[in-house]
Amino acid sequence: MKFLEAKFVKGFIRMCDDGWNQGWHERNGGNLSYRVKPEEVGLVKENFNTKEWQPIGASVPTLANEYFLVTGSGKYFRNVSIQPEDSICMIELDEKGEKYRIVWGLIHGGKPTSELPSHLMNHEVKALVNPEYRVIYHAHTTNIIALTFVLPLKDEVFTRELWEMATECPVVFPSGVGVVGWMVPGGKEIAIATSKLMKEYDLAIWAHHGMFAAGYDFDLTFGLMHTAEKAAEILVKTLSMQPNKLQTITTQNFRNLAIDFKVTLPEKFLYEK
Ligand code: 2HA
Ligand code: ZN
Repeated sequence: MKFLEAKFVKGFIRMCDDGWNQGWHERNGGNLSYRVKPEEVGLVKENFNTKEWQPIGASVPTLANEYFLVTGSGKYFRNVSIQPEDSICMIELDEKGEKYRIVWGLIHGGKPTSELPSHLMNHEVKALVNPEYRVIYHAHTTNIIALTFVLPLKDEVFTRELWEMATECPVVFPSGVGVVGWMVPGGKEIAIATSKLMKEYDLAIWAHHGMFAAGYDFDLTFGLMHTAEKAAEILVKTLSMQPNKLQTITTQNFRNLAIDFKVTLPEKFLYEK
């Protein structure tokens, strides 16, 4: 099968386009990765053109020998759907999970995303929680970023404020949202901080930068990012009208919702204000 005809490749490209259309990927902002299923690797293997091994910059032994579809470093989400072979690549990890090599794409040269350590460490954490997790998505979501300038950088505050902004939020991300204070992007340190949060959450905010989302497939992961960012937009609008809410979703409302929708909402988010 031709590489670009595979369903997982089409889904990946569509998600890049969707993120671009949301305005979350100015210039080369943001990155996406997908842990490819063995049967999907088999479908496209005939197209491989294998390059040299390179260091990952992190160690992910539980992902040894796995394949990932990832956006390219310095590449623009805007171009993914029209020039996929120049904008994204498929990589294979070595038997220790310390090196990668490009097996398809980036035909004019280049490397996988600068956030490869964060992506792979998040994949490792999520795959250990549940092997169904396959997608890690980083986007520069405008309203979430704006809120990191005015809200305390605490998981409890961001989770509760976002939950209050839309009834669906506690159902879509019942475990909550984690927050990382400002850090230098692109390296191992921010990857370690983010992957720690990903043990508990499917969403991690990088202060003054953006957000990471994890999910089983492209729909769920994009939907998660979209839901959290929309809640953030409502909060920005609300705070812009007046600093205090006249009414909101109460802790009792959340408890009732949790029963009917069969979700567990951690007590640490249901504090009295
Ligand atoms: O340019 O978003 O965090 C990609 C990024 C870095
Ligand atoms: Zn970024």
